[in-house]
This record gives sequence, structure tokens and C-alpha cells, in this order.
Amino acid sequence: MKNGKKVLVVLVALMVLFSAAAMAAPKTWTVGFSQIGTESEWRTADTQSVTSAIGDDPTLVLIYSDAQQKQENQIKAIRTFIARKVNVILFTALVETGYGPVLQEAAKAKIPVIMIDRDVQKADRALRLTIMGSDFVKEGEKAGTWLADYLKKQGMDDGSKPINIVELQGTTGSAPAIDRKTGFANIMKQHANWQITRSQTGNFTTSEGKAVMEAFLKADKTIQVLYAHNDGMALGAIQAIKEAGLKPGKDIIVIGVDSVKGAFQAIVDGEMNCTVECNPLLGPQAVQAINDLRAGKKLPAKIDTIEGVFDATNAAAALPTRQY
Ligand code: GYE
Repeated sequence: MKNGKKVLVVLVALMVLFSAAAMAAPKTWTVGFSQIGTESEWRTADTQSVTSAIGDDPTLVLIYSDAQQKQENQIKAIRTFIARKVNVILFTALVETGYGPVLQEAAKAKIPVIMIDRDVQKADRALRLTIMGSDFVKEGEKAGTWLADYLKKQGMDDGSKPINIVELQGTTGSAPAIDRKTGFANIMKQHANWQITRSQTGNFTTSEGKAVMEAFLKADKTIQVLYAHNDGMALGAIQAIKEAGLKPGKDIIVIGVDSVKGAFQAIVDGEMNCTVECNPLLGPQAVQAINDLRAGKKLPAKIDTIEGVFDATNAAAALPTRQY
């Protein structure tokens, strides 16, 4: 065979091989994921879990967008996902309201939207397929129930004197801030002497948690309990309490939500009293849901995560195996 002919034969053979490989290759699905930002350790663990679970699935292609705590960035990202004709959208809503129109656009383009972690307001929920994540009302209730038990065990609350509680709220208008407040308030209804004396947002960040707690402590010498909507703010507040010359965990009872490693350490060190677990490791469940959807299965309306409560009785034992 002449050299030219040989090259041609090899080329044709390669083409046949490549097209066979292309036919055998699994069909890929493109996933657009609109994340809200990097405000907390929880968020970092969540992003890592979701992006690596998608990355580990060779049939999924991820388009990731970090909104940096701006709603308009999320709306833009979702519009880009629609324009790029992704197969499915994963969406964590920064706040509950304001996403109706863009969700309608996704519905019109027949792109299913799976909420992950933070949901949108009730009125817009028909526009998304499902929500996977935690029950934030229950988390608030767990925090309140833990406090009631603790005060009782310590002999600190016979119902006759006020219990002064300050609250560090999460991002205003976000599902976890609204629901964790509601859940705690549900338990407060059973304790007429409990009162929230101050309540302000710390935007789920350690630095703002610290700054707001500093202001609370300057203005108020009667604080007995801090209820923070996440551990990051609680850990910031612990710094503020120490700097004010008080003992966190003793002079002021400190309760957080998330159960990040830093909170476990603070409990072991006696500076924090309780953390309600909120599991950020949603990646495997997200990939499962996407693949179920692709296989034509019907997804449940809500996909729950399993969680606990940690305090001085069980934090030390659990700390070595914590993943976040
Ligand atoms: O508790 C907080 C975070 O949406 C459940 O957001 C999440 C919350 C989490 O930044 O730390």
C-alpha cells in the first residue's frame, strides 16, 4: 500500500472508532447550579458537597454560579442557564421573595428547577419541582426545646422570673432566618416568662455576629441567653462576650444552629452550650434526584435530611467524625 493510502485507511478506522465511542458514551445532562455565596462554613461544605457529587458523575456537566449574596446575580444566572438550555436547574434562594418571574421563564422553557437548601415563598412553589434540605422551623423548635430542658436541669427557670434572650437573625427575608425565628417562637409560647429583649440580623456571618453582639452587650447587662440562627454568628458573639469580660457558656447561654466543627470545639471548651444540626452535605441527594428525574421517576415534593442536636453530653464523642 502506498503511504497516502495507508494514512487514509488509518484515518477512516479512527473515524469509525470515534463515532462508535461517541454512540456508546452516556448522554450527558447539563446542570446549572445557582449558589448564594460563601457566607459561612456551612455554605462552603454545601458547595463542596454539591459540586463534587456532580463532578464525580461522568454523565453530568455542571455550570456553577456564585451570586455573592446578590439576588440580581441569581436572576441573571438563571436566565443564562435558560438561554444555554440546561437540562435542570439547582437553585438556593438567597431570600424567599422576588423570584416568581424568572421561575416562570424556566417553567416556560420546560426546565425543571430543584430547590436546594433555601426555598422560595409559598406563592412561587408551584413553579419549582421539589425542595431538598432541612426543616428550619423544626430546627428553631429544637433550639427552644433544648433551652427549656437545660434551664430546668440547671434550676434556672421556675416560670416566675423573666428569661432574657437575645437573638442573632440570619439574612433578612431568607427561609432559614424566617423559619428558625418561627420555630423558636413556637416553643416560647409555652414559656410566658421568656422574652426576646433584642433581635437583629448578623447576616449569617461571624464578623457581623460579633459586631451585633458587641452592641447588644454595651446596651444591655441583663442578657441570659443568646439564640443565634447559625454557629458562625454564635462563634463571633462568643468573642464579643469574652471581650466584654464575661464567660460565654456560663454567664450567657449560647445556642447556635448548623453543627459546624467550630461549634463542637466551643462546646467541648465550655464556651457554647448547644448546636442544632443542619446538614449541608446535600450533593449525593442532589445527584440522586437529578438522575431519578432523568430516568423519568416522579420526585417527592420534599426531600428531607436527617439531623440531631449536640451539647456537652455528646459533642466530644461526635467531634472526631464530623465532616464539616
Ligand atoms: O444555616 C447558614 C448559612 O441556608 C441552612 O445558610 C442555610 C444557612 C446556614 O449560611 O450557616
